[in-house]
Amino acid sequence: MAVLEQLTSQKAIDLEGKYGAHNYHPLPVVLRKGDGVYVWDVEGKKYYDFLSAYSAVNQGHCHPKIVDAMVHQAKTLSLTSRAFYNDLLGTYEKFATELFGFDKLLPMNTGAEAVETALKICRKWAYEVKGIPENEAQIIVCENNFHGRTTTIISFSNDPVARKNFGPFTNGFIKIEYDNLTALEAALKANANIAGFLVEPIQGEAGVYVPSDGYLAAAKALCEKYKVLFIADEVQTGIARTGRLLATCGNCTCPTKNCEGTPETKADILILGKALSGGAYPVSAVLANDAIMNVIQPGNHGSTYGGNPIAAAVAIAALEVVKEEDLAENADRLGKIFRAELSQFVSENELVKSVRGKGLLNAILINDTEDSTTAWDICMKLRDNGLLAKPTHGNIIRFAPPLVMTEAELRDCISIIKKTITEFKK
Ligand code: IF1
Repeated sequence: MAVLEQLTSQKAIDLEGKYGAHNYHPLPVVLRKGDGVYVWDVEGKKYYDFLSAYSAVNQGHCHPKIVDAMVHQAKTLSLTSRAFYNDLLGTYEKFATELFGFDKLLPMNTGAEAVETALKICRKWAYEVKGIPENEAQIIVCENNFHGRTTTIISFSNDPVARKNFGPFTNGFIKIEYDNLTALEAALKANANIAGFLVEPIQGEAGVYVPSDGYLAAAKALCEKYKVLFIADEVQTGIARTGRLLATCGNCTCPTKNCEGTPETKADILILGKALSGGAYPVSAVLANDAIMNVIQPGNHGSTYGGNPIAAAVAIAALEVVKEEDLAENADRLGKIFRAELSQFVSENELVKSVRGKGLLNAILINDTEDSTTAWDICMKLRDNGLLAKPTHGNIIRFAPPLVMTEAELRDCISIIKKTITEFKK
């Protein structure tokens, strides 16, 4: 059929340029196939994927167990809406709440929707449980946050490109410095109407900014002290990416990899997305205990696709893969190798300043200005050498491969990265 003819890379890029909105600036590579840690372009060239669709494909591309679950369910029942029950949603909710250690789950589709959901739950809790006067609730957020792209979420972003000319914005947010407990306590103390504190356990878009040890636990303790909900956006850090099932597992040592028993950093409201489906399907969720989630009653919130049978089947399979293949342990182990090797390289190479991250969510800082094109230019060379990564800002490159990578593959990737940077000429 003519509409689905096999395209060259240039033709595919031209089509998007002419017929698609220009809301992205992709690296010029056109992918056609994926399998595990690899992707192939339309000309057949094979690459290591070091972005994993922004940490959605933690389980690897086209994981057979996830694909089978999706195909089977797609042939059986795809969508009922929540006007009727379906036979998978409850099973999925039981499985996921037990795994993450919460009473209840609210299913949505995208990360931004789940963040919006968490904000609505937090506000309603503030009025109905905490007793804040109506319309006075404030939620504390962090500078340089990234939580998605809806109008309310960009209202508390400080990225000018994400915000400019999209106003008027939603009120009710107070911005403080990330990784700053003094600022958090000052904000909590200054206003009796604080409902929640929304935070990324590691700031992704800001350039994989890992907070100081103990920050999350201390922030959670402050939230408790001031009766404020600790809301963790684990859309990117969750589902084994940082070497634990959740980044807010804190000092979790439990053999079940269950988050129960880690009260130090456990969220009051947990936001998940991306790898909750392993990249097969848009699946997101908000988890909380009854005392919080029960503020949501029929008519307060919902989504046509949220909690659909395909999503439920896919999410169960995707979470089973994480457990069965020990992806958290693998991310932890490989991440340590990656940072050790790259730290050594940083000390020998002028062009890279530092490496940072947790598990397999890492970034290198390039020795150039934020507005330079050096990180982009290096990513183009990495592409030529068979590894796909994306810059965040002009001088930071994020490295986040699928968590199903083997040590041999990781070491191969490390040599590609070192070789590319060593040979790089500005
Ligand atoms: C894009 C970054 C990653 C997220 C957190 C919610 C969402 C995201 C912590 C919204 C989404 C994405 C979306 C992507 C770029 C990206 C990103 F570079 F901006 F920071 F992953 F690193 N909370 N993150 O990271 O989820 O609605 O997209 O499903 O192209 O905007 P979504």
